[in-house]
Amino acid sequence: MLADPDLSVCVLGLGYIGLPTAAVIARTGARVLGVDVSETVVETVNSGRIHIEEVDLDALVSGVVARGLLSASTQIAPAEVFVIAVPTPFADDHRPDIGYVLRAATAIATVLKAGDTVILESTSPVGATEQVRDLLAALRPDLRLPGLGREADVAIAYCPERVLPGRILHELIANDRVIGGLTPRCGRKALAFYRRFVRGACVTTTARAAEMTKLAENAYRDVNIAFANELSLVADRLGVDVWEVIRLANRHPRVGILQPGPGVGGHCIAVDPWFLVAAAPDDTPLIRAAREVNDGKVTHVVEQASRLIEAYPGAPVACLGLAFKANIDDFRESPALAVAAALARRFGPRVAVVEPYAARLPTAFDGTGARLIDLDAALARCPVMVVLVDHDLFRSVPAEERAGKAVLDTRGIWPDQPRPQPAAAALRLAG
Ligand code: SAJ
Repeated sequence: MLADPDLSVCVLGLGYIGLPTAAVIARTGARVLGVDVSETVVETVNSGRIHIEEVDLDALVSGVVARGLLSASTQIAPAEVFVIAVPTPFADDHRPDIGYVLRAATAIATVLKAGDTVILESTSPVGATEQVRDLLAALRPDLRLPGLGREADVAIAYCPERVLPGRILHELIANDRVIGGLTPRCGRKALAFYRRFVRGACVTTTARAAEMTKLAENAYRDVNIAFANELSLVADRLGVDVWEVIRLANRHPRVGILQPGPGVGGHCIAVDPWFLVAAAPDDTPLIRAAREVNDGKVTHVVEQASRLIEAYPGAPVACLGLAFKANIDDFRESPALAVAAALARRFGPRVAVVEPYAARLPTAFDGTGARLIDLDAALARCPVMVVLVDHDLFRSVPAEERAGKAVLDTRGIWPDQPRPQPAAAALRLAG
């Protein structure tokens, strides 16, 4: 790997992607400034601590902060490389909102100089990198920007992050990267930067192809999860165990069905496919349907769980998990949270929530009377359980400890659990 200790890098956005990226770059010996709008995040990082849960990130951040390689600020400063890692949410009509990206570019414009490189990593609609360039061109008419038919003073590229929460530090280094330069020269400059810390292959292309590649990856996963979720609806109707069907089907050499669940969450797979739909609404019936199937699974699970809960009048109910997936503390767009909150609104104080990654219940539970309890208390007190997240902690509960419980297992973590027979069990409870 190249080691230019004098390289200065500014990472805008210190969230789930920006902070690990900043720390990994700092570990190469570069001086990294992380910029975030949150004073709390800035103070936390400057004290060598982290505000998110990610395997091994705490030790890495405290190390690079102690060595003076990583610091944080709410104010941007001059650097040679700028990495934009801010959120790109969608608006109410599912159209992408790149406001944060453009605000980051506006800040960069105040310190940009000839020779610098600007890299956009945020998942973005196709054309966003050109919009960043056009904004910089408008704000800095003294600089020649790339792709406008003349030699450029700065390089601009799009390089999507592709890391999986829970494996971020490993995947930041091991995964292949797609680097889309606004011009081939921009691509080469960005490539030299990623070569500092990426061991996977770095493939260069155009910015537009790189932008669409990222959206295609997440839409691909969404469509495949939707297939699994749709199968689970069919299996429920037919009284068949969907997990067994998938296990058996996946023994076919050319079949690899994903896992059904309570829906699809997180700030990527549940969001990004809409960017493709927004770009070509008439050409994306499949991608849109997948989104609708996955969102619809939440409603289906709420109804399924409600039927089970109603079959055990008065019995305490434990909802296991709020995170959007296993072993992380990220609750963004979480179907588990949506299901548990809907059940809490419907069944009030009968509902308890177990979430090892939460210190208190999110505001969605305010006024419902639902409480946060630990797993042991739930096992001791709740005859009805709704498994919403496949945290290792929940998986580890042996069959004896859940014997006799009525369980709706939306993640298939307890295959040996007998399926609930609500009518018979209600009689038992009543007797
Ligand atoms: N899920 C299922 N069944 C499955 C797999 C996932 O229901 O078989 C659910 C999860 O429980 C979760 C959601 O899908 O609610 C998304 O989880 P995930 O693990 O599939 O993906 P993310 O959102 O954590 O990360 C994805 C990754 N993209 C792909 O795998 C194509 C990651 O590589 C991206 O970097 C990330 O999106 C991103 O930031 O875009």
